[in-house]
Amino acid sequence: MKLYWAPRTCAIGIHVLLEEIGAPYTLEQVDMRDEANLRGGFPQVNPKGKVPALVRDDRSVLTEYAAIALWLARTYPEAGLWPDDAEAQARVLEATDYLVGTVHAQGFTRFFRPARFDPAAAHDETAKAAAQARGREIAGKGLALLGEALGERPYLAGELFTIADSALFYAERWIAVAEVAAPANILAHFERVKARPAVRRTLEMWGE
Ligand SMILES: N[C@@H](CCC(=O)N[C@@H](CS)C(=O)NCC(=O)O)C(=O)O
Repeated sequence: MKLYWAPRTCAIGIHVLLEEIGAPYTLEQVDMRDEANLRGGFPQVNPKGKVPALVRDDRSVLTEYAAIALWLARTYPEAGLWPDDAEAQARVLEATDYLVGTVHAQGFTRFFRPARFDPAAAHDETAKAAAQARGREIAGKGLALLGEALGERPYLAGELFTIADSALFYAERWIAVAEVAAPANILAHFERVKARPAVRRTLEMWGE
């Protein structure tokens, strides 16, 4: 397997899962600021131009965090990243979808890429600040709701670290830089995940 990744991105959520699983993989860094790369080589791997993208051993490419994460978890069940019962599976998917589709795509992306939501933000500081404030608000509300779902438990599904926790982890990495308000139990979850051996190895590879 080969994971296409870029610094500071959500691709770390998949990298963590690969380390949790322990199957062999390689990494390929994509320079998201390099227009030539984004027009040239990488779109042949993922025409969406986004990381993460996972090239599997049969050379087929899987994109989208939830799809890659679910495939990995189901293909390597011994890693225990996917619960057994239907209720827990539904809750894990519920949290993952909310993280990817709302907290990330509507919230943090609005902060990091405000001009994608309001073209005026490219040249107008007031428009940029407004788009970023809205992004913070969406991400903050999402993290507050996920904090309620997490409660006092270590992980979103209870004792089990799942694909939802890895998605929450990649979003938690943006909390400080985007200055988003987050509940104490979400910040504690971030520290708990960072302490996992697989996550420490991943962060080392990301130079952090
Ligand atoms: N829905 C996609 C989102 C992937 C995504 O937005 N990736 C970002 C990095 S966190 C990216 O590659 N952005 C580059 C760009 O939009 O130009 C997923 O779940 O994987």
